Amino acid sequence: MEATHVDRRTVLKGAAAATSGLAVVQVAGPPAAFAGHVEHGEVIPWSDQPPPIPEPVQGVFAHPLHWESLDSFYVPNDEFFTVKHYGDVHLSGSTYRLSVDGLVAHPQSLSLPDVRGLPRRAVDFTLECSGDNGFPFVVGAIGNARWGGTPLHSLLRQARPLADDLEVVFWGADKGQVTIRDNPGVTSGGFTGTVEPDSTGGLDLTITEHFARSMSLREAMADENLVCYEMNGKPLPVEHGFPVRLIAPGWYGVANVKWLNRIELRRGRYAGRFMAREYVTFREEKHGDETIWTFTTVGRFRLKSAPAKVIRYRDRYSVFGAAWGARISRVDVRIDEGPWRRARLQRRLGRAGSSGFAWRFWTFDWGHPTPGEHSVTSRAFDEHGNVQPRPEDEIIANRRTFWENNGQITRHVVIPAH
Ligand SMILES: Nc1nc2c(c(=O)[nH]1)N[C@H]1C(S)=C(S)[C@@H](COP(=O)(O)O)O[C@H]1N2
Ligand SMILES: [Mo]
Repeated sequence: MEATHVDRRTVLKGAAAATSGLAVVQVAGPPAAFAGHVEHGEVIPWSDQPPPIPEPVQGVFAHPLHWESLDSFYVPNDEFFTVKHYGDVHLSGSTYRLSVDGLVAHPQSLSLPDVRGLPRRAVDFTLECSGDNGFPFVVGAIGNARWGGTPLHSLLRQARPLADDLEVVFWGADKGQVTIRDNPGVTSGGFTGTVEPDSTGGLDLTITEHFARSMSLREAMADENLVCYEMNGKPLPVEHGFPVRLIAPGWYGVANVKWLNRIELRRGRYAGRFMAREYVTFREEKHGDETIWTFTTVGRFRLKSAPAKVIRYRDRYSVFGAAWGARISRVDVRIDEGPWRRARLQRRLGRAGSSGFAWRFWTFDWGHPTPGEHSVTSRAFDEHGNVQPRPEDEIIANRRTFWENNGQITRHVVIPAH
């Protein structure tokens, strides 16, 4: 078996070592004693806990990452957040087929053993829902896992696409009833849906739609994309897409289609619910004197970081956090309205070559904060010098939908009196 797990201790030692490097100068005693800071230190919970997930949303979004509990590079499968728009799908591994069809010379139909028999590959990838931090109750729609499967590009090559400029649609087995409102173009009759006039004189179309997402053939051919059947060394759990899902490292969660049973090549952009009606960011943009509205589909993930927890060891405090969405080159932390100061990046964990796709942990030596409430903000930099935007920066502030909020996150904590 491949060494799939970095155990918790290993990760924590890494974090502790990073902290001790900063701290030896100021702390008496051997660095080993201070290394207990992260591992044995006491977590001070954030005072700004997210509100409970409202009942109607609970069926869609569950098991958020509890940031204060984060203590391993890989989030265990049974603690990994889930997003499911049409509920769980229970597919049988023995009757499962994956087809690759549409504009291809050699359509494919593979069983689960067929898929598992193809060359195996793994990638460490931090999956984040583009709705993470979009609403106060959506906090922790993120997790990191080692995903195992077979490269998508070899499957696509086997099917021999008929052209280079095609679109690849990834179909999930899950489906549900949806109503598309105010659709003046819809014609009635002769199909499975229903059409009803609504109160404003528009036409509401009610149909059964499958979960589906697309990308260009060129994007689909990227080396890292996986037709995935393993999560952290175990078969994909039902709620994460058993038996097979797409893993598209570098894309927001929504692109990673679960219960994948059909890969279709077609011409032109696919504009289904999760491409064109939802998971669309609306913005108000300045164009000369005019304000115009723009609409872009959620795609690749964005540079982001979050303070995970504040830890006290003896009388010293530190902040532990994560950064992702790009190859991370630096993380800064700001306490209250103070100056930005550098956090210490932990060494890259996980598989070499996946490092741009997986989160990177960091620690910040806070020292001896004064008792009372403080705010903790982090900002990440990528290797091109881009910085995670502030909430008031245009790209965050001009959003009129909740998707793609990669703005800097500020958490609050109350430091107890000594
Ligand atoms: N078939 C299918 N795939 C899906 C979804 C879904 O509802 N159905 N949800 C998507 C969204 S929005 C996210 S954020 C991720 C979440 O993956 P996870 O549940 O394994 O964490 O799955 C994506 N893939
Ligand atoms: Mo999502």
